[in-house]
Amino acid sequence: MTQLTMQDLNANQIRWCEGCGNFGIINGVKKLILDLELDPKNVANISGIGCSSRAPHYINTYGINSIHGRAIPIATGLKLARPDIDIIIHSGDGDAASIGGNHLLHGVNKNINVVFIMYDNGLYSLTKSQTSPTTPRGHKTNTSPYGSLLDPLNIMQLVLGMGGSFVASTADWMPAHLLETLKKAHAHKGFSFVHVWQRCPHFFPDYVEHSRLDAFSFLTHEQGISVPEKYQGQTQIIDHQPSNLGAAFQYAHEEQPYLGLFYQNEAKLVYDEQVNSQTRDAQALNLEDVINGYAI
Ligand SMILES: Cc1ncc(C[n+]2csc(CCOP(=O)(O)OP(=O)(O)O)c2C)c(N)n1
Ligand code: SF4
Ligand SMILES: [Mg+2]
Repeated sequence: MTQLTMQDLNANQIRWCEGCGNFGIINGVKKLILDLELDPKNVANISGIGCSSRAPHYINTYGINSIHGRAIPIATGLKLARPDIDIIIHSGDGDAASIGGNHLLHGVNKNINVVFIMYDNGLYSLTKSQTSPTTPRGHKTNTSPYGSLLDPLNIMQLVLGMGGSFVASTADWMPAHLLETLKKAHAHKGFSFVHVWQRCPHFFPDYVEHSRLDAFSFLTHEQGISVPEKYQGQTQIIDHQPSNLGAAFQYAHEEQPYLGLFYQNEAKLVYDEQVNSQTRDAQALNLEDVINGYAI
């Protein structure tokens, strides 16, 4: 394979608004493919529906822009049939945590070997501003014209609680941190949940404080994700061992948002590996003996 460039990974004309955080996220995905020298023919970007879910159109690999909230079952089918394919799922906060919440639960629980990126812009943007599970209380949208009544769902705690084997958070405006997070997620065998704070300048410009250096704290560790130089000495940085689930919950619970690798459990069983090994064992059996086993 000849050396790929970013240019080679560009696909259709991008229709996101100027300044949208989604650009930074897909650039991170493209860099991941280049740096790890992945063959685009062996990569599938899969999504549901949303602004963020248009990502597969813009990355020159195989891809499916599927049904709202259903990227995980589609990715599961593909992974079972073709375990050699690298799968990256792109899902918005609505796609992942509203309509797709049930699939997220089972994707995390089954620990399918995929990278799952949740683009969190705090609302439904494709449909022009409706309240999502991560919308902050009091924020006005078309479906909550007097302000959202609920505190936002704590997605990090939720995924930790569902038994997530890799749980990390990063931000669209921090390219080095984002890329390192994606590399760790890709290297992890199992369901790698990557939460990304994402700017939506069109519908919710105040959702994330991206200009203040101390707006986010960092969790770091030699087995975790390093802190970009720009933020060192400017904000709170905590040494956190990613195997410490209790501490991960505690950081996810704090009001101050943290970026970094919250939790990693490399020992959790991977569903697609188990299914494939069971299938191989079953194929070795004598079919007639199996059928005769049901004789009454
Ligand atoms: C079954 C179904 N219900 C509702 C919709 C309408 N719809 C399209 S995208 C979307 C929400 C998108 O929000 P999010 O997942 O946060 O992605 P964003 O656009 O913010 O990136 C909704 C409700 C749909 N396409 N299909
Ligand atoms: S509406 Fe928001 S999320 Fe959608 S493309 Fe525009 S800036 Fe991005
Ligand atoms: Mg959204």
